[in-house]
Amino acid sequence: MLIRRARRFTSNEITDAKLYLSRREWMIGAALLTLLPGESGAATPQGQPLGATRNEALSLREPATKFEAATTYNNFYEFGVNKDDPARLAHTLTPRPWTVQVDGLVHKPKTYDIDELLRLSPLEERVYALRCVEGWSMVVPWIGVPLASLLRRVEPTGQAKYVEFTTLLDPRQFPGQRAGFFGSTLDWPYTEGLRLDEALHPLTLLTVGMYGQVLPNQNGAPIRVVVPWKYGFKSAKSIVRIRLTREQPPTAWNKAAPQEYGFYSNVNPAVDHPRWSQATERRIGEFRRRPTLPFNGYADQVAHLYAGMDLRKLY
Ligand SMILES: Nc1nc2c(c(=O)[nH]1)N[C@H]1C(S)=C(S)[C@@H](COP(=O)(O)O)O[C@H]1N2
Ligand SMILES: [Mo]
Repeated sequence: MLIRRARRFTSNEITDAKLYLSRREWMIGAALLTLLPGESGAATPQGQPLGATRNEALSLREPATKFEAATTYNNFYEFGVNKDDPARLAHTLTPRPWTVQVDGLVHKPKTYDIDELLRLSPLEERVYALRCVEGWSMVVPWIGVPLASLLRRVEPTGQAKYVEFTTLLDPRQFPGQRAGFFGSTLDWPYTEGLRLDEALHPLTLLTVGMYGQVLPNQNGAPIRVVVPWKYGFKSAKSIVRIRLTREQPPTAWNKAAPQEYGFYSNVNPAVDHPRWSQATERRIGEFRRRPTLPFNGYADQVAHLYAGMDLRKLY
């Protein structure tokens, strides 16, 4: 790529540019940016600021985990099983150019360029709790758009009941996917899934940034989902395909250990993992453990999705 990618203007920069350019120069510049979609707007490298409006109604009132911790204590098995492997090794992931194939039981299947996905609807900031099934948690200000805004665009057919997410398969970029990699445990590519009504829930966020910046590679660049009422592994990173299906899709962790990781995997302090309790959690940066809340604190918004289901069962 010979042309250096311009980064998205924040609203301040737009005002500044308007101040120092004549209106005509400004219009020409803006038109050029529109003509070069791959080179404009969202084609922002890691670490670049990403403007978004905070959705206060859907944001926690708690302080965010330190950026330093949220970007160095990660689960991303494609880079290895240690918490610091992703931060050390994720420079090998190339998040541009990137496309996401959206297909399956939809009327309008389409392969979207990442920059098109960023323009689907205005970027929102949502401060969510993230609870890992391992018993730790963080508070992260994510940036993204509701997954529903993408799903509605492709028009699911009446037969669509589930949504499957697939992470990139590329052993050149992901050392953990290479044959014989020490500690490799999963059947690549990583896949995850949601029921369609879960995927359409307003809390389910198609995520492209965090802490006011473009999503760091170790957090799943350039695009991931975040499903805050479920254990963290449901929130698949570096997604290349979103497929609507009639049957419940197999998922990477469920295939690896079905007795430990169910399809639903809603955060539930009353159901222990076979090897540890889920009653409490360690909030990264805090000393004492705190109680884990049903649905990770989002029960009011999501419990109705599971009316009539036995939440003690793993499914
Ligand atoms: N592709 C992929 N997605 C993944 C994982 C993974 O190993 N590979 N780990 C999951 C787990 S267990 C958690 S807790 C979250 C962690 O997200 P974070 O590193 O951004 O906090 O990502 C989830 N998504
Ligand atoms: Mo996790």
